[in-house]
Amino acid sequence: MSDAQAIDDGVGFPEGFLWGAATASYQVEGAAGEDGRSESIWDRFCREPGRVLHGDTGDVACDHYHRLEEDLDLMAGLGLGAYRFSVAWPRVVPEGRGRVNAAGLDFYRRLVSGLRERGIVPVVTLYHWDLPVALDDEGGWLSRGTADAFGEYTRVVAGELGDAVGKWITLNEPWCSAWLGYAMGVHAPGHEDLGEALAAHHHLLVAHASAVSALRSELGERAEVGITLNLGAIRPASDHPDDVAAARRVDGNHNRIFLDPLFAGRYPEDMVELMASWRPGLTVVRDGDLEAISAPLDFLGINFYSPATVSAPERATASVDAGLIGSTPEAGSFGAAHRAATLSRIGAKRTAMGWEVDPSGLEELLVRVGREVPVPLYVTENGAACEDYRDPSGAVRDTERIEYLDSHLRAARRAMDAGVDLRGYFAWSLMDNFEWALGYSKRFGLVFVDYPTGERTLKQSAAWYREVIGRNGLPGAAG
Ligand code: GCO
Repeated sequence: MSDAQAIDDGVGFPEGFLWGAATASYQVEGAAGEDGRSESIWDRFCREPGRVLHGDTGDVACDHYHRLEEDLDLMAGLGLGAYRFSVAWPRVVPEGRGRVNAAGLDFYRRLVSGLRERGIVPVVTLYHWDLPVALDDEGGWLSRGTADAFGEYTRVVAGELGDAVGKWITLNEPWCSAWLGYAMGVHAPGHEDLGEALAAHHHLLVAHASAVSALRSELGERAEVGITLNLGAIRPASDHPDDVAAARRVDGNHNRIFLDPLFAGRYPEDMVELMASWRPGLTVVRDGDLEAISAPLDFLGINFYSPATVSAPERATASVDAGLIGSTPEAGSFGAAHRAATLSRIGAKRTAMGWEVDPSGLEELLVRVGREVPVPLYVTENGAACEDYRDPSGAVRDTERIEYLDSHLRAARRAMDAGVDLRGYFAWSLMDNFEWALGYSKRFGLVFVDYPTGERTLKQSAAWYREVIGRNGLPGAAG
């Protein structure tokens, strides 16, 4: 095939499309006890026996804190247009509120200026799950005070980094903070109580509102502000009305209880009704909250990995003929509370997380959200965990990851052709890192990290991504 043909078969992106990669503080920084950083709920959670696979912790992680210059050069080498990272609240305001730790802020000042020097736009997430323990001791996200403290902390970061930051993301995946952290117990702080998850959910949105207001008052029109949600492409297992209704409830929990308050200033009535049955009389919503939560944003970030297929619980085991497998949710579980079962496609291609690979889910989600929200979209995370290893020549040939990224970028491009205002894409992740409750067992990086030594090796996907960025589009054939 000639070069010209290869380019013809490729997929171009509009000029100015932002190509990035993402990480999060606790997953990469390490230096957990250094320069005045206090503990976060994840430091504490990791120390509770049985919470994290192999007892792994973020104490050292990728040692990004000490390898900052090397990592900045690595990003420049990839040609990244933007880098999405998060600020560790316990580094900057160790007690959660009040005293500011200059040494902690200094790390982010160096990071942001190092990015600018290399022509990379810093995209800051203010909260990627590492809540200072001092605030958890006062109730964490169950306490409205945490939302106020988040506003104060945001003001500190904005005051310090304001001019250099390109985009601000208030929260990363508040669904995980509230529902994995307080209902399912698999993320810090590890509680299992639906009523608590509801309270946490609302307080996280109040925190988002406090941060938006702090950024606007601190930085005015200069600040580009958004939030990142892990919205779901939720599909009913069949067109049976019970499956459709179950999928609607799961859509309510993953999507509408965020999109409606943020963009329409109300909670969806069917969800209010369902959730009120879990904890009658719970009152955390105050007058004025929804107005503040729906303050205008400049963009919405979407994290997408895999779509979900849902049935009514009693139909979970009846779907095998349709190529689906599932089981009835256990009494008292999150699925049971939503009267829904999550099904899986028999024989589907999967990543090392066990997640189904189906890029049409991304297209579907972008088209739906693009219609519903009045702001530009960014894919702030997308990627795959693979069984990566360095072969005897030292290379990491992660062709599955390349296929995953390529097919999802094609799906994103199709959504743009259908009219979606998608402005950029961030691969998750720049480098292998601490994958929460799964510790270091799952590798998502474009860059391989050898944990015992900290050594970085560009995977084949990194070279592929560099080429994509360079040509502002995808080559004709994956790889
Ligand atoms: C999340 C987070 C990331 C994860 C990634 C892979 O979605 O859970 O934003 O921190 O590491 O999504 O699971």
